[in-house]
Amino acid sequence: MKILVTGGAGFIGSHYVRTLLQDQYAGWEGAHVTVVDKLTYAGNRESLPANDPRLTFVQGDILDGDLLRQLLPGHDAVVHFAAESHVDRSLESAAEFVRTNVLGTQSLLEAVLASGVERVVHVSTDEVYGSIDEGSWTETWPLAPNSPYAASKAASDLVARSYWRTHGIDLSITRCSNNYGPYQHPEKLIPLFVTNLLAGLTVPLYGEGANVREWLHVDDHCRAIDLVLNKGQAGEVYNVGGGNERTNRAITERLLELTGRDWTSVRRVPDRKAHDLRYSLDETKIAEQLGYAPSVSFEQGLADTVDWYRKNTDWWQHSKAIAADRA
Ligand code: NAD
Ligand code: TDX
Repeated sequence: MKILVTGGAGFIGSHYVRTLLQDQYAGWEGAHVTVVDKLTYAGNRESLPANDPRLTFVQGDILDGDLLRQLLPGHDAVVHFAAESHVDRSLESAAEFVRTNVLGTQSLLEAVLASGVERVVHVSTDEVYGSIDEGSWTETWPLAPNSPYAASKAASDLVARSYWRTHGIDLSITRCSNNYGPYQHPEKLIPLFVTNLLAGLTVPLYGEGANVREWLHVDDHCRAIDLVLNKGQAGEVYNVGGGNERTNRAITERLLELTGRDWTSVRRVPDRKAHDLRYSLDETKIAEQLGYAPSVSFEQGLADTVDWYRKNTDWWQHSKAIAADRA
């Protein structure tokens, strides 16, 4: 078995690849993995095993159709993680988001079509639905993205859907809530706050800190992707939620406790533009149809994540330095 993973040097993609290479996904034991990753500021080769004989790492852009057509033949499936993923960066400059997330997805699917790969999972996000004050989104909710990041992901979902409908590619889409866990780039809320607090710095809380996100451990997200890959239906969308809704203030409070700091370490800064108030997914479909249930408790998962950052300063200092160099 052979699987090609785009964006496999990023946070979620690398977790998926490491877990697959540890033979933790039934049916994929012994599989060979090809990672295609451009190694933008967000990609880190050190998030993947250095010398695993079952891993082939290719530094490349998903917009490079020739490269993809060369690599894809012989693979049984593609899991597509590659994206520009940080909302704040998309507010400053959106072109790269449209390029990678929209055109990149189209380029990848064109190459999939040409090479006859049989199965694709397109990894998307809850942010495509916009913001919801009460209740939870089902998969049939209208798309109403608010940031250029979310808009580019929504567009990529529609491109993906069209390649299923038009060309019959066996493709499913996942829409997951906010992930946390090890190897997440220290630009996102939890790793930014943890690494700053561990380094004795302050942390920037946007606005009132009243915005609500639904948190899921990256391991649960990747297990859901594996389920969808194996059992998901073509042309279908699957929400993947965590059920752990927290305000940013509540997350900050817990991170202060876990790092032994207090509210004097928190800076109140102006709010993010068009800041989505609340995300909440209804995950009945994946639970009932594919048997998915998250397994990592938020309290334990968050404490373990803080421990991981405490013990892996080399990894995140490297990432912070790369981000600063290329920003
Ligand atoms: P990330 O930013 O950590 O990783 C993205 C990876 O894609 C990096 O390794 C980067 O080098 C690579 N990449 C970027 N542009 C590329 C290109 N043109 N060609 C090839 N590789 C390229 O992102 P992440 O948090 O791991 O997210 C992975 C996917 O999951 C994204 O599609 C994102 O939209 C989605 N998602 C993320 C979350 C979350 O909370 N992080 C939640 C739901 C969905
Ligand atoms: O410094 C900060 N201060 C702050 O208050 C940062 C970076 C964030 N925040 C707030 C903004 C959000 O309400 O914390 C919340 C989480 O922010 P991010 O970590 O940037 O995540 P979010 O914008 O919710 O998007 C994430 O979840 C969905 C991922 O980055 C996306 O890739 C994914 O699709």
